[in-house]
Amino acid sequence: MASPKKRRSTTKRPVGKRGAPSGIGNGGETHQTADGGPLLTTNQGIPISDNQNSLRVGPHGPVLLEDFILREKIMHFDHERIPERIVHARGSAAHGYFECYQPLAKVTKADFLQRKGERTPVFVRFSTVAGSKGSRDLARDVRGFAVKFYTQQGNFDLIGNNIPVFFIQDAIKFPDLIHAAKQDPDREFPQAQTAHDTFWDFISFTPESFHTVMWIMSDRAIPRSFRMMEGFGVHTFRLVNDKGQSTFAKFHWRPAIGTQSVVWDEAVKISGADPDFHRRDLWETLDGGDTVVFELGLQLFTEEEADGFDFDVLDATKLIPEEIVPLKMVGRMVLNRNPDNFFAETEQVAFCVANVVPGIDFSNDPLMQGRLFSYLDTQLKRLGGPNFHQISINAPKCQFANFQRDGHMQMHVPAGRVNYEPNSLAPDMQREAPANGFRSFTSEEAGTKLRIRPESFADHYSQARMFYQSQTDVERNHIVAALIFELSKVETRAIRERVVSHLLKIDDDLAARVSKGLGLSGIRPAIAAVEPRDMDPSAALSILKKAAPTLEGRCIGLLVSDDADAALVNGLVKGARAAGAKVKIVAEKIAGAELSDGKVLPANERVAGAPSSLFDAVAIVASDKGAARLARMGAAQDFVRDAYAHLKAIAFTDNLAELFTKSGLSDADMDEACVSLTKRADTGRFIELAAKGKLWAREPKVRPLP
Ligand code: HDE
Repeated sequence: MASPKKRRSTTKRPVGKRGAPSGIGNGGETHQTADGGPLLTTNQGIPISDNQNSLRVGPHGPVLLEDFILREKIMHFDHERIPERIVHARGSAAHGYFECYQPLAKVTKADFLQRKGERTPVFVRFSTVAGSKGSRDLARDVRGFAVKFYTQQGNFDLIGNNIPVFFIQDAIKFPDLIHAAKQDPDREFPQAQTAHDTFWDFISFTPESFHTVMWIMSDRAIPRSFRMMEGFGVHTFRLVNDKGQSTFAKFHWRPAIGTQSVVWDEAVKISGADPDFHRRDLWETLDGGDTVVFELGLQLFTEEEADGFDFDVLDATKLIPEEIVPLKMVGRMVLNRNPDNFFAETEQVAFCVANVVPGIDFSNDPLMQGRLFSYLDTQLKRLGGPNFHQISINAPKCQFANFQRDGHMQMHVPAGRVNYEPNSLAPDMQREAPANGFRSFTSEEAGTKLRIRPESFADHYSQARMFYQSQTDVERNHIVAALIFELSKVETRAIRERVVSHLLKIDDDLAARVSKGLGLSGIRPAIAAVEPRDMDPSAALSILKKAAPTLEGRCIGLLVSDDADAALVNGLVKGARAAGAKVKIVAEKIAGAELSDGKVLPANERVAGAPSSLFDAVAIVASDKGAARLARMGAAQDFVRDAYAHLKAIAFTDNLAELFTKSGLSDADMDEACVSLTKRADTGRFIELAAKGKLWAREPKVRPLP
């Protein structure tokens, strides 16, 4: 017998304002359900009467090929995926605007930088590099930071990373770098990590990578949030003014709420607890009505100044210390809206280094030159043809018109017989604009045709050393620990040794500590093309030297038991929110906790599903009975143990001694960031301590220094 048909009404199905296909509702009364709601149709607009059962011969008979509704639906489903990006496959995006602080006409004629306060719409995609689309957010990796500015003179794409330098100097090495970093081809693992032989094998033969290697071994590669990382255009760009004069520029994004990272153990645990930690964080921030703000800074310098630097500004493995060329803040970017549809926008967005507007131009950086080819090329494969610029997320928001025609998925219907230029038959159609159209900067270029790397690119270690020596002791410890971790996953001893031979050129102490951690000795330094020199340390390269206390945009986890003191809980929530933090309530049951005043405080999470690694600081408020229950719960013990190990501020009611003991913590472990909530003022003290961030002084107690 045929199963009874479950008739689901389509009338109550919410159809989002932007989500509704444009044809819906246009067909008059016959194109509505009986009570006037939008109708489910095929892609040809044929009304569908039954979306639950395919067409068959009798209740047990074969399904008919004739069933065009079934065939269309399955066919479309079969083709839902497009190739994921070869790098930066996993990403998250947001809409917003860029606001110019002051006219920049002196250095650039870029239209969107001419008027104070002018807003230009943007779409930003943050990403990891090595992992597949379904990998985890907290992988140790570079983060992509790609911004599409929809200016009135066309789209400008600033496709940067959260690290200001890159692994290689010449685009021809990129496929090898990426092959080595991604999963091994014979086994398709490890996923989203560099801790394997092939990556370090390649790196050990690529001394130019070592500056960027220092950055990815640092906490920069495990950011706390997309909202809390810096962004860099990496290459030297040219800005060009209306007199045709050029100024070199490096682009920097600075997060308004500060740069912050997690510690490695935290990253590992977040990966298990919430692989979408960064995506969720961005999405929830915008969904909750908050904004994400980054300032845009420029390092501006002339060609003559560039000639005076000790490094080549066309070499993407080098940065320009801010102490030499300070940042000029020129505007801010405000992200304020989540995409409506992940596939249509985040997945289909096509960034391209070649998308520049009049007033912005390229430099001869050989890495940048290779990228000029790669991005357009990859979109043809990924998005299936030359008309991907017509997909709404990619289309310019200004008028655009030319005589390019046809091709896969042409969505425009250009009228008339003229599809060429020059012409006399269509005098009103689009024409070139010699005065304000894009003109490449007129640089003098001459030379012999060669495959060669300039000598000025040959110093591979000085800036790696500068980076390492610019870090605080805590940050240096993390770099050492990360190198030991990664290289301990490398099975081939000779690779480990070769890597250490490069570290010996960077910093003796670094090399000695890593060698010790790997049990290696007697390694000889690599032979350097150019001997490294000491540069002045740059405080701007350290996250911790720049960190200012704040709870803005952070999240406090409040673990609450039934019958917990309502006044205390409410005071903590109020104090945290007043300091700009979000609060997530973690309870024994997802229904929430019934507090001492008899009111139920709804929970965001259940304790077994919300480890403390998901929060910036934690507070635990329990009744006596609740405290006894928590003490017996493994998840609650881990909550405390990890909060302590991840150097977080912890506030707690004084009935939780048993839980702390079971978590392995004694009175002797209680330090300044452990706050017993005995008097009213303790809440304020906890909030202040939480704003200071991690208690680094605790670290040697929980992790032996590498
Ligand atoms: Fe990319 N890169 N890249 N890259 N890159 C891509 O383009 C490439 C480089 C960066 O959110 C691909 O559309 C080459 C540096 C970001 O959609 C591809 C070289 C920097 C994104 C590509 C580099 C980046 C990409 C893959 C060496 C920082 C994600 C999919 C010459 C300045 C954009 C795609 C998004 C994506 C090529 C090096 C940043 C294959 C050949 C340096 C943020 O075209």
